[in-house]
Amino acid sequence: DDPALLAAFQARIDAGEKIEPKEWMPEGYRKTLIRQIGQHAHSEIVGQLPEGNWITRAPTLERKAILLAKVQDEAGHGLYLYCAAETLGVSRDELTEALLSGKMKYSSIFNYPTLTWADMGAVGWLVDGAAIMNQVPLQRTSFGPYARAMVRICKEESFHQRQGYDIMMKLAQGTPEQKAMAQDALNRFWYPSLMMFGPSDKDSVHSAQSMAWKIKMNTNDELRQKFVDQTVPQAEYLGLTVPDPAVKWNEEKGGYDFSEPDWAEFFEVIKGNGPCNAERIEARQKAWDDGAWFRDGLMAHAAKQRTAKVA
Ligand code: FAQ
Repeated sequence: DDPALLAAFQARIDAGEKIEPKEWMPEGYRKTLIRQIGQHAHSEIVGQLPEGNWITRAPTLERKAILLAKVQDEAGHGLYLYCAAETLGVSRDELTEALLSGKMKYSSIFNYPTLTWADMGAVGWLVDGAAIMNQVPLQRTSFGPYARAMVRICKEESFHQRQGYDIMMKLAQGTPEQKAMAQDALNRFWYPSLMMFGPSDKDSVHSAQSMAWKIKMNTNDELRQKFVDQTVPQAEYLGLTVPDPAVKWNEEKGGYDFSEPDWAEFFEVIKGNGPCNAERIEARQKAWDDGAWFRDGLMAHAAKQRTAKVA
């Protein structure tokens, strides 16, 4: 890239201007955005699976209607984000193929199983809680379509987080068995939720450049700390215990001390070796294969329209 163009581009970013799809941008900026927005979209789509698992088994009609609405929102977020990625010159088919071949990732969190109804509470409370912590600052990200997508998505995520906390509250105030179920879900989802923010800053390969371009607004560790600070008092309010004996308020730093997740486990999960990776990709592959007739139908119809116009 021409150094003068690069400098002018960086000056726009530094001045807080939004970059729009048809404007000049460095190839690296475009590639980083396609990677991040694409992976974000894949996460929303794959993220429907652990909760979809419980729609038919929700304990009441009301809970079922709420969960169904939440999962539908996730589908909407995914499609919305694929559209934002498409403005950068990549097609949805290409993104899907990259997901299915393992070239592109999706959030590590969705490779853990949802074993009990309490997991619906933990996912809403912790997973959506972590997602919001990451996505609220992204409303100010430098790429216009991504920033605008985040505004609507964050509104819906905050409803998702509250519905999860409400499930946890009901269980925590329920029978001893229900409270134990809520505690078990917190035990299993705590560290995987901390992993959602990505590796520690010293191992985060993309952070420095992404922050200079305002594609990311905070480092992984900054957001993880904010998440812990927000979540520990919420666990206390529920009467549940965060499964980390090192969690302790640190007056000096004005935040909680806590233990790092097992990073070896994290790297295994993102390499494809988590508990549910194979199952998740199989489900997406099946959906892709089952939809082939429909995509073919649309193409055939479009071709027919084109010939009709020429004639
Ligand atoms: N999982 O250099 P960094 C949701 C990869 S919310 C898998 O730090 P970066 C809502 C990373 O891609 C979840 N892979 O990377 C919902 C890179 O590999 P690559 C989605 C991860 O990009 C709730 C490598 O490690 N949210 O779905 C993870 O600067 C409930 C090095 O890492 C977003 O995507 C991980 N946790 O920072 C739905 C938010 N962490 O690409 C349903 C937007 C790192 O070179 C139910 N994304 N990696 O092959 C971001 O903010 C960033 O991309 C980070 C990672 C923070 C995720």
